[in-house]
Amino acid sequence: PAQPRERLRVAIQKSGRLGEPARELLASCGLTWRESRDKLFLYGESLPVDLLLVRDDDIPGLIADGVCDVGIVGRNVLVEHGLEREAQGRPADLTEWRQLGWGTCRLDVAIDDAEEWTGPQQLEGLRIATSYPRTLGRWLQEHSVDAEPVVLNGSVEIAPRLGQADVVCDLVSTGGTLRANQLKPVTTILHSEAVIAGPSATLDDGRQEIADLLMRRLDGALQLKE
Ligand code: PRT
Ligand code: ZN
Repeated sequence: PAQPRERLRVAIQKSGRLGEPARELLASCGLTWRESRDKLFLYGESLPVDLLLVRDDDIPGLIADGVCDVGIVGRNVLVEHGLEREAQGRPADLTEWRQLGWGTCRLDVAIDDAEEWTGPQQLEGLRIATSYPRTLGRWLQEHSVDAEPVVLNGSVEIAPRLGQADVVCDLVSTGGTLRANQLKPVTTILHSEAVIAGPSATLDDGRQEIADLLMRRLDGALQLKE
């Protein structure tokens, strides 16, 4: 079990696409901080809220293990975590507390841009390169398609050219990366944006009150932006 903590701990991306906007959002909630020497933590000065700077992929697990209380992460990462837990026969533990409206992208299936798209059945028997095998697997099942996910943790879009896969299922924002690799998006399996991920259950040791305060400020900050 996690050690008792009186301060709220928020996991955010250390760098990458969501790190800077996450810090800006928390700053707009009135949070100020000082950096730990190892640059792992940002210690809150104005509120009992500390930030932990990590890889985005680690955020759901850190919350699930009670190391952090909430996190700012893409829905794509959160959904994959939930489906992975489900596959292990464990109950869903995390939910979206808030949708943030930025960091938007789609998880799309993309095929050779010279091919015609006739529908999900076209993927039957194909190898599909992806970093999101559970999310893809659910979609394939919903469409009664039997295909083979090939799990890659980066450079998914080059897999067809390398002969590792026939098609890809990857995150898309502008579509430029797909185009540069002679691929075209043909169907969307998840619409994503940055979200506040938190446990379904109430937090202990007074941290729920801190979380509620932070969420109230966040709602104010999000409303101001509209
Ligand atoms: O180091 P760490 O593991 O923390 O970072 P990361 O490299 O795994 O993640 P990062 O920073 O690239 O993305 C963090 C989150 O941003 C993702 O989980 C998504 O929720 C969100 N996001 C939004 C995106 C994109 N847009 C996006 N375009 N994540 C990745 N991409 C990729 C896309 O797959 C493509 O390869 O960016 C490339 C360019 O996209 P196009 O379509 O604009 O060419
Ligand atoms: Zn990552």
